[in-house]
Amino acid sequence: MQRSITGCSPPLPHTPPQPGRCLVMGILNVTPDSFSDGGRYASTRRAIGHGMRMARAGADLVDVGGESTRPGARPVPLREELARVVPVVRELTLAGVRVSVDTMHAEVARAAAEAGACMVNDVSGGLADPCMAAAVRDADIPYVITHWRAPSREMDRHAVYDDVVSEVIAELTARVEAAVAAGVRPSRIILDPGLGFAKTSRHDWQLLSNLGALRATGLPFLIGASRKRLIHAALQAHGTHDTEADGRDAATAAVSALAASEGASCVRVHDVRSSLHAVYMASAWATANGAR
Ligand code: PMM
Repeated sequence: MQRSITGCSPPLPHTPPQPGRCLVMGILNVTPDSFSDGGRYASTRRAIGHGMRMARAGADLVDVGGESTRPGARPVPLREELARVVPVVRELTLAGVRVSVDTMHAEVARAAAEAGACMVNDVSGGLADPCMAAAVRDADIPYVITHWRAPSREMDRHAVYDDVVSEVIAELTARVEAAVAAGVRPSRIILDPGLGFAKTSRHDWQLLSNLGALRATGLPFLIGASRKRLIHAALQAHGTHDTEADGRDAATAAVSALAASEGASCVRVHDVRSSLHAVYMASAWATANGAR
């Protein structure tokens, strides 16, 4: 059973939808260097076009980010990130699309919320910018707290765990406590195990196969597996030597269905249609099971 992500009081579209199933968030990287779609939507015009296409394909939310988090990526100056993200958030919101902002920076989160974003997706869980929690508190919108240990350029060095599941939960819990202490309402918080962030594919699969531990926190959770190394690794283990990231969408959709049936409240994906259909199947499965 999915926990709903609670929206904020202003009228639509400034609130996440609550369709009673796992939400599908479409990825919109307004960056020249993201790992699978870097450069494709780097101009404002192209980014808005792709955001609109994902909304027409049924995306519940479009996640707009202006800074790549691929392993080894360099930080982007704040001014540049604002210039990439804010016009896209504004235009999509004006067109009736629900938008979340993928940023580690409080100033970008504030500007995006003012431009209409209805969710802040912070892959650093508040660790990169000590002012983030206050920005989210003031905006009073849902806040994705992702498990993170270090900036992209050095995160692979931090992929060391004795027990990845319990350590990720403990570190996420500490971030939740920090956010709540800064005034963020607990009902606004969504957890994310941060697949690929300071984790090997083996760690990612251990986390995915233990989603009950995330469920047990009682908070909604989001899964971002789309086209990542863990998908490539699992395909390779079965002799499928797929090298192109956009050849991983069927496998991503399978993970979306499994995550939804394990209680994920949202999946963050590049290909909206395949994951939306996957989530519909998980929902039909659960409904039929409940009706027995
Ligand atoms: N992964 C990326 C970027 N943002 N946000 C959340 N909440 N969870 C993720 O796993 C996540 C994210 C990196 O992947 P991308 O380059 O495909 O956007």
